[in-house]
Amino acid sequence: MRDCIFCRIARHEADARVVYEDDRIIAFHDIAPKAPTHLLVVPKQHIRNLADLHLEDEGLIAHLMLSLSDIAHTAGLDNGFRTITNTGPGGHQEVYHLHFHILGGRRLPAL
Ligand code: D5M
Repeated sequence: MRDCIFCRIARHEADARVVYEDDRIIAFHDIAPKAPTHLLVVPKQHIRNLADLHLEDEGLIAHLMLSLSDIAHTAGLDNGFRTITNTGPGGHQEVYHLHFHILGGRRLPAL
């Protein structure tokens, strides 16, 4: 997707504070942090959200999910973290490129 901001970050056409990257995913600091550490973990492939996932994305999503803990650990979140993904208007999704928030760095309130 040419104009998608997370696609542009994945292609290094837009600036971001990248903390991890491989051939399938990229992780960077959220521009408007809601916790002392607030990262976004994003598949490089453009997928709108969880409702837009297909069986053929299984390997990519497994890879992303299995990477979250290592990315959080590398960011210093040794005491735990919260992972959130917003889906659609009802979930208050703002950027329509699948992403998982990693929040931590302080004890978060109960949901
Ligand atoms: O939230 C989308 C999140 O993406 C929100 O926390 C801001 C963040 N964001 C938006 N643009 C950027 C850029 N350019 N860099 C870093 N972070 C960004 P959601 O409601 O889950 O869609």
